[in-house]
Amino acid sequence: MRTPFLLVTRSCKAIHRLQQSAFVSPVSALYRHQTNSVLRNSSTVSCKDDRSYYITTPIFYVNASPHLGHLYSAVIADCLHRYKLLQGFNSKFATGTDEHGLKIQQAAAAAGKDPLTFCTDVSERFKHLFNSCNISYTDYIRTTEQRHHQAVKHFWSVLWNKGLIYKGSYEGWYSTQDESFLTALQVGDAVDSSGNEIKVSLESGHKVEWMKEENYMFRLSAFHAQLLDWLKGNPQAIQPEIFYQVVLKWLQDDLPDLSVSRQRSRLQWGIPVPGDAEQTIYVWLDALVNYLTVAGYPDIHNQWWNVAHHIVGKDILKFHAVYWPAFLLGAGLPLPQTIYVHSHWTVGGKKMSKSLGNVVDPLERSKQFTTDGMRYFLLRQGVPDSDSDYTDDKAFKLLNAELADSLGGLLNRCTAPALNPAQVYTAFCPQSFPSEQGGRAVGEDYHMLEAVKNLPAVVEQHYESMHVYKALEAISACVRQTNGFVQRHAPWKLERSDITDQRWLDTIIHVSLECLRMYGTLLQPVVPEISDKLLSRLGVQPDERGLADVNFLPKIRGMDCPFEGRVLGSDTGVLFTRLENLDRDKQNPKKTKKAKK
Ligand code: ME8
Repeated sequence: MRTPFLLVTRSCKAIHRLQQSAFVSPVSALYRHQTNSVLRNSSTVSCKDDRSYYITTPIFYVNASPHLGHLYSAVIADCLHRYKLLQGFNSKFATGTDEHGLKIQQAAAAAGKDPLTFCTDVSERFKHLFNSCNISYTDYIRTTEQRHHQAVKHFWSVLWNKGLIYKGSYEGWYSTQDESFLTALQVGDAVDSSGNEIKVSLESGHKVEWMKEENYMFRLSAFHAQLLDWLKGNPQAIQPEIFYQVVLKWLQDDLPDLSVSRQRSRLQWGIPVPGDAEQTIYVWLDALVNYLTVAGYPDIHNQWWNVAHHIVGKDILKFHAVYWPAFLLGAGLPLPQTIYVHSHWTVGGKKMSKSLGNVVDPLERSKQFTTDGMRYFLLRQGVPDSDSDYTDDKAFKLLNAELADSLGGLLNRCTAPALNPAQVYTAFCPQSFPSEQGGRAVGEDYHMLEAVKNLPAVVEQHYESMHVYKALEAISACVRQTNGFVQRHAPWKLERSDITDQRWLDTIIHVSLECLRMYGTLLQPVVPEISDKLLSRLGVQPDERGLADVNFLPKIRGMDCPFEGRVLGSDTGVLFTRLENLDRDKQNPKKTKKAKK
């Protein structure tokens, strides 16, 4: 007997049932997290709302314009946020800009602008990029805002009152570019572009300078054991696994106390240390607190702070997986539920840099590929565990193959007036396609239905672990299978005057439209505009697009399909217009393919 198709209605019960399918449910994951000792021992009273979710991106430095990597972090976070909304969660999504520190102070001076004007200009550029790319943040934070100053000062005072900050003197290496203190082991020799011998950070390659000054130190060393306990008790806290292992390895070494202020005489552009106007709070302590500021800290913040998830690039892992949890433990606050870490985009195999002239402007590319095209490419090709290399050619090929030809082609076939003259969601005939074999459908067709039926659970598992590319791979494989199904049965060859042929033709289209409805629903977090176009063409109303509405192919289980017989949406426009790679096509004119009808 074939396994019965998952029945999903729009009720909460049904959402739970969907989550209880083969894969880990986000709700149970939340429960597991809450019981860990770190959270139990924290002083904040937990009043966690299981239907709340809070996701953040790093806040980006405003010393330079946004590039592809920044958009990538934002697109991942946006995808997870939209996915949670589809699951029925109340989701908060924060992004923004990191505006204090020596690096920004120097960049503003070099631009001949006062720091705040300079920060506002660049922050607006980030905001413009994110708005243009449909990044649906619910809060855009700037560290120069009053609410943030208050949060940072309060946070500092809590640590101070607990005796976790003391006045000391720091002597060692400092990288302004990374705004980071380094030990001798983290520094190596190099030669700069003028041939001078310099010291650089081994991790980032950025120049470091020797620094000696009086400042405040945080008792990081006191949290060594607790950090290890937290990680050992929560192997899912840092994902993917490869980065969890990196952090565990760091924690095998000593954890020296951390300098958390700079002399005001050197750094004016920052938040003054409460009670000491001669010192400025270290920019990383300032910046990390942004996540709390958005959650409402120091006022009521539990609803969001108990369900916080951070997306970060691998370059800032130590700040998020060592310093930040230690600060939070010190302040008696719960730790983030997950730190999702992604690797980097390179261009031509090299790190993007102004001097190499290989920085990819995401705004310009998203005009070329469309916003959804850009989002799809980043999420389909970006692999969190290892670096991904960007080329325009890859983007053209991928988008043409998967969005224009495969998905767009499938929609065209099922809605073409030649096959679907009435322009309706055609009827399903159970005799032609019975739940068990025996009609006109063949074994491969049942395999396809099985794959599509299982898709929500597969996609959930991959979205939940930030492996969006695997979710897209699975959807793309199903789209190919559905195209294969149509191709195999060649509905255009059927004899319309024959009633059984006509019923079979309608059934082929009905099944394909059901598959498309599934793909459109699951793709909403990745390509919101294309999904909207697709679902609108199928006649699926905005309130029928949640994950709980999917209820795939109910007719095969003898149940009603609310879509059957509906008139299709009137927008017959192309789902995704084939892209012409002008540069490549100029070089290989014979290889240029005409857009498929
Ligand atoms: O570090 N590929 O800001 P930042 C992928 N303000 N992602 C990349 C990337 C690349 N090549 N380059 C950058 C900061 N990113 C601090 C953060 S958070 C409290 C403070 C992304 O402007 C990635 O997410 O240098 C990386 O971690 C972040 O941008 C660094 O941005």
